[in-house]
This record gives sequence, structure tokens and C-alpha cells, in this order.
Amino acid sequence: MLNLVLFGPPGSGKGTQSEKLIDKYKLVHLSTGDILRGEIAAQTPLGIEAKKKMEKGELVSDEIVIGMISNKLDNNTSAKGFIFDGFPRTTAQAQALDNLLTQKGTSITVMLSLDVEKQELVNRLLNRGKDSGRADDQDLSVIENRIAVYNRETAIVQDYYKAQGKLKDIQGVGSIDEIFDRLCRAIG
Ligand code: B4P
Repeated sequence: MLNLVLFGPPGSGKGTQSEKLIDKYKLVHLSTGDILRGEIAAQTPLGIEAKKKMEKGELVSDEIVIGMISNKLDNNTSAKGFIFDGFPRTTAQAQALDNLLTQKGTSITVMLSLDVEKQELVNRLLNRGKDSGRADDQDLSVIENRIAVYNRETAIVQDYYKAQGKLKDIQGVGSIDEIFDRLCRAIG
């Protein structure tokens, strides 16, 4: 199986590049952000809980997102592999993911970490906010908080995969196709 972790700060291109990677490698896409937005749209109890955190740019609890990923893995037993997009975002999530994959006799192949500087992230997210309808893309202070939360709580997850020899850094500025080529070369 080919199991990719697509990693990087908010606005670094995870969702954008996931779409292209799924097409090429025929993987199942697991985006915790998309799953959470689906729960919010359906007004489930989980969605109502998650909305409060997401509107402020904070992380939803590990327990909720780990449970969601576990369900999705159980529902896709014949997948050729997975793209984990926006997950794991904490070391506890990374450990839980390793445990879930080990139970299924597989593991993460590589973490692809997109590197983009802060002002470019802010510009991209404000730009997306003009037509995405996403409240968390429309408020500068929420965007800045998401980037701060990434630096404080999420960036360290790279060390977890580096220790396993699985981290690949990818320059995340350039055209979408250029970045896609870099990702494909890193996957090999
Ligand atoms: P996510 O849905 O994961 O969203 P994101 O990180 O903000 O965006 P992404 O990185 O996918 O966007 P992209 O660059 O593709 O998370 C939202 C929230 O959900 C989090 O803040 C958190 O509250 C919660 N959450 C999600 N997962 C969680 C977890 N595991 N644990 C706890 N909480 C969790 O796109 C950005 C824009 O850039 C687009 O408009 C795109 O067109 C543009 N763009 C992309 N590539 C470009 C390029 N090369 N050049 C120019 N523009 C580009």
C-alpha cells in the first residue's frame, strides 16, 4: 500500500495537491477538515462541537478526529492506499495513526511536508475566503491564529516522522503543477 501524509501549514496546498495525487495514484482521500465540514453541514452533535473550535482557528480534540479516521479506515478495506490530508496534526494523532495502520498490517510510506512562508499563506487563505464561504478563511485574526496553532502544536509532528526516516520537505511555492511534480518525484 502507498500511504501518504500530506503535511504543512493552513493554505500550504494540501487540499489542492491531494486532488491531483488521488487522480494519479488512485488513493482514498482522508481530509479531516473536509470530514469535519461535512459534519457541520449535517449539524451532527460532533459537527456542532467541532464548529466552535474551527471558527476560532483552534484544533478539534484528538479524540474526535482519531475516531473519525478509524471509522474511515474500517469503511475502506479494499483501498490501494490513503492520502492523509490535514491529519495527523498532533503527535498523539500520529501515534494513534501508526497504531491503527499496524492493526491493519500496513504503515505510513512517507510524509510530504509543504514549506510556504507566512505572508503567502495569509494571501492564499484570504483569497480563498472571497468565494469559499469558509468563515475561517475570512477573518485575518482567525487565519493568524491557525498559523500560530500550526507552529505551536502541529509543526513538531514532522520530528515524529523524521525519526522514522520518512520526512520529505517540499518547496511549496510555485505553480500548482510545479509543486505536483516535486511531490511525485519525492514519492518516487
Ligand atoms: P483544513 O481543512 O485541513 O484546512 P487548511 O489546512 O486550512 O487548508 P489546506 O492546506 O488544505 O488548503 P490549500 O492550501 O489546499 O483544516 C481546517 C480546520 O479544521 C483546522 O483549522 C482545524 O480547526 C480543523 N481540523 C482539521 N483537521 C484537524 C485535525 N487533524 N485535528 C484537529 N483539528 C483539525 O488551499 C488554500 C488556498 O491556496 C486555495 O485557495 C488554493 O487554491 C490556493 N493554492 C494552493 N496551492 C497554491 C499555489 N501553488 N499557488 C497559489 N495558490 C495556491
